[in-house]
Amino acid sequence: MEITINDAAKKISQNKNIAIAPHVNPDGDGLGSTLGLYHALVKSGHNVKIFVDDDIPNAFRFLPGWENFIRPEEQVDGIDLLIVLDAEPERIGRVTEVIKAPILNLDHHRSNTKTANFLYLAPERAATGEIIYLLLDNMQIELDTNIAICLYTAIATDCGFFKYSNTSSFTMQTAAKMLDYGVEPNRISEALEQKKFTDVKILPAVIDTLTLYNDGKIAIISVTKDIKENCDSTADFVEYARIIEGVDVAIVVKYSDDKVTRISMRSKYTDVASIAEKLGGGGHIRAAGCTINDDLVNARKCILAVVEAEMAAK
Ligand SMILES: [Mn+2]
Repeated sequence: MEITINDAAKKISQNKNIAIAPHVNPDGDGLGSTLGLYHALVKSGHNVKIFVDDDIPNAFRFLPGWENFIRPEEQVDGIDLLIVLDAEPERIGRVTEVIKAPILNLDHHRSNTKTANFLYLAPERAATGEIIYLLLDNMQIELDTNIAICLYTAIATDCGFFKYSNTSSFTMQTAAKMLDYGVEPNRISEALEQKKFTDVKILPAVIDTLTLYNDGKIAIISVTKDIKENCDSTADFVEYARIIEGVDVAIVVKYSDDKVTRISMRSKYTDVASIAEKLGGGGHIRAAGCTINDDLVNARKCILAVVEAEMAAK
């Protein structure tokens, strides 16, 4: 059932033993909002465990407290409340199998499946980090440098460092407040921008797959098995498609295994969330993704056909 942020704050205050988990394939918002809430709840006397059913990308290992994340293999008893952040409970992997507690879900994805026991959903927020800021304000928990670093990272990464259309006045004002608690934006950008040597050297192979379709309105990049195995992070490849003049929808088609291909999309005009939803995925209007159970070549044809059809219908 959907609740207010007030109710969410009360639910948390009433429970001593809390687990928090972001989605698998964790990003800056998932990890930053989980850690920001973790530091705040520990400070206010809760027993808190943080779970993630995935590896933490190296890029985010500057976040204070990241080493406290545990895998769902670890048996933890006596949790009163499981807080799921930045996605619906179906997307936190095996954590829901291990933690049998009522679920409080805080999210900003309009594709949220609304299956949690208690849900605060705010699609107008650029990041779950903004929701955590509002929650802590409501709970009257004073911020500190650690919390601020985590929330700033959550907010800044989800709005492309204040470049995407989801950037609101509230987004910037909240980020600005984090600076008052000691956040150095240059340090966070430097940590996130740095790349492995291999990830820069692989770029010619990545760019070689870049092709335009539909009068240059669609750009697709393939991350083949070979590319994937020879680089550390594929997260920024979509940018090379997105920044091309005239491109509306930028797509990265990424090898997962021989019959599973992951798709991520960015757009300037087309609603890519509804395209992703048609294929069983989700996301935001300007940034969304899905998985296609086929090999990379077929998945690339499939997503192109679906996006072309969607653009033709408009
Ligand atoms: Mn998010």
